[in-house]
Amino acid sequence: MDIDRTGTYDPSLTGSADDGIYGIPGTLDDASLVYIPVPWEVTTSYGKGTAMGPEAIRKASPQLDLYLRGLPNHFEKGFYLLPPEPEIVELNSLCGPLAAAIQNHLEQHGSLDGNAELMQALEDVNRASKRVNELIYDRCRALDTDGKLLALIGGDHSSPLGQIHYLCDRYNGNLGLLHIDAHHDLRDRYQGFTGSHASIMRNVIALNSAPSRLVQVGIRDFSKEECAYAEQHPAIDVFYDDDMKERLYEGEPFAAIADSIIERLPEKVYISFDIDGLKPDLCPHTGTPVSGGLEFEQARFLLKRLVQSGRRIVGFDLCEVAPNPHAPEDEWDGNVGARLLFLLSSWMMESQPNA
Ligand SMILES: [Mn+2]
Repeated sequence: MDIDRTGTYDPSLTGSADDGIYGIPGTLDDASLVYIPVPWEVTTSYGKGTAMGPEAIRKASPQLDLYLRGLPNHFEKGFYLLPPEPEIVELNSLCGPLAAAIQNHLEQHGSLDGNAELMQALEDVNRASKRVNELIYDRCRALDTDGKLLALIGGDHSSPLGQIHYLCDRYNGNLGLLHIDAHHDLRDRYQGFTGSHASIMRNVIALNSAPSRLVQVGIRDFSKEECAYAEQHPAIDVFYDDDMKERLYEGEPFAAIADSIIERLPEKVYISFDIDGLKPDLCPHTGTPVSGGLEFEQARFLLKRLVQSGRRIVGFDLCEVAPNPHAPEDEWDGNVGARLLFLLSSWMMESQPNA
């Protein structure tokens, strides 16, 4: 299959997902931007299926027309999806049942009651989480050394910790994290799991090279403790969904809200995007859907405005996309995920100094 890379992209030339993500053939060597898939969802607490997120996005991705008004065809510089790391796939299937047994026991009894088998299972799950982070960290270092831009597709929201850790180390914490999510993800050891999806930002803030700012957007489902933690932490800014909506209802333009978000961020920005930050009709099968949330267009506008402000996106992740478990032919979650992934990728490329 041949793609016209010189002129206007002809979407009729788009191939199948087996040719490559978005139906575009390419190689790792030729790619500017590399997607690391992380099919990992051991500690999810409500709906399951985010481990199938990368595959759902890949399958739906050839559906996109790749022309974006106002942007060059950045995909022509190569967007390449790696195969999943076999060890992560194996750890996910080994640890899923262990974590489920712990969660079931906690639901019935409130604690592990010193149950030796479950205490061991908890230790195993926590060790596996750590291992996943190390694998991703090393993979990121190798790709970065080769000059690739880094993007990660979860998995649940614990998936990107290794990548965030790597980039925080690389920039000595001299970056801001824009976190779009329905949830704070600031829980301390949720259900005993040190690597819980609900603790990712607590773990990020605890890094030695923690980002200088954590700006959370779309937040609307949380505990009192998380709220208090965010409030007292000098590096954290929160744009709660209800506050943003009230500002809109009182007549403030969304552009002003977007700018107030962006001005909290330093020049280098990492984006951690939980798909449930969007309205649930855009991600109906995600693990923890919450009513309210951002419109797709608001997210797109925020992204555009961020890059137009002169900030540079140094990496991103897209997490918690999950396909419809009851209807394999339903590609809606993957379709929205692929569209968002393509936008994030294109704007990240656009934000590079040499773009
Ligand atoms: Mn979330």
